[in-house]
Amino acid sequence: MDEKDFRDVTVIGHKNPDTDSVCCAIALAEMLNAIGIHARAARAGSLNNETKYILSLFGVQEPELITRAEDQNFILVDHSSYAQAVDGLRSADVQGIIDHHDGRDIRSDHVMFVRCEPAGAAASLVYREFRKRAFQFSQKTAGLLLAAILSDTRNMTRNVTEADQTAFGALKAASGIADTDALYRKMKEALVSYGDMNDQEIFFSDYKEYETEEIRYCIADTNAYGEAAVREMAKRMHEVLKQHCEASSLQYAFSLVNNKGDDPGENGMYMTAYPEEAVQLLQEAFGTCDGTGCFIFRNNLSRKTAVVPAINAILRKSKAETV
Ligand SMILES: [Mn+2]
Repeated sequence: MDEKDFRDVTVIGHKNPDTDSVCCAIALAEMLNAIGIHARAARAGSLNNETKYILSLFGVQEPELITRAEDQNFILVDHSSYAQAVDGLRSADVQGIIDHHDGRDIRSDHVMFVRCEPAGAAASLVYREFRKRAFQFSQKTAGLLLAAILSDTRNMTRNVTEADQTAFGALKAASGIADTDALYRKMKEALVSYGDMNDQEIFFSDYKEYETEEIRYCIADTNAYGEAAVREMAKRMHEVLKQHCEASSLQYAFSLVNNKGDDPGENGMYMTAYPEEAVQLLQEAFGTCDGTGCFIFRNNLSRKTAVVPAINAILRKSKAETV
């Protein structure tokens, strides 16, 4: 890129921002400012808990939220399609793109530079821009980019290219973070954490009600990191589930707890039900439970496409048998 062509740019990632898109925006804006281009980092939506954890770990403020792009100058990071971009981008001036995804459809008469290459993380491509200008980045910025690479490559296990390897090694040294496995685990625990919500609030954070054959039931969907945490969460959610089912007009209540961990040797989902008829229903739909009323699944099942259809099939079958 030729810096004299840029002025007052906003560096922004995609909607539903993840750690890669947010950290790339912050780091690149910092570099542009350091070389005399007035730039600010922005975000195109609410931050997830992983990104919030990373920003607070390195003492960095959340970038400003932008929901309309009209009549502004942008450099895009971690996306290159209008579908993922902040609304109104077609009426904005896109001056640069750094991305690692396929399907680029953003064109502009003024695009000064495009760096779209295969890499596990856009942060590895941002790192390369830093290197090209021998830019001395702070320990904090190195940490942000390192976290972005860990996040997008799932701790260097997915889609890792040479660009990621190079950036990872250099950023690890520059950030002074020796134990990247521990950092990755903290990030993932943060991602699925419910902050200071109580069990009731967690239960209702992704809660849906259904009605089939005049049976009304609910399914609460929650997450935890690692099987031990899933087992613990399943117990806690079951307590809320019982109280809620008894206090409401629902006949049945179900709870799903998904394992968002990365260990392929662990089970993917725990499910519980209330009252006993609901447990019987799960027994019929999915087979044996573990003897404590908990159904353990090897993989995550989608509430929408797997669990609800299976429950409804049993309810229809019972109805047909009674008629
Ligand atoms: Mn990315």
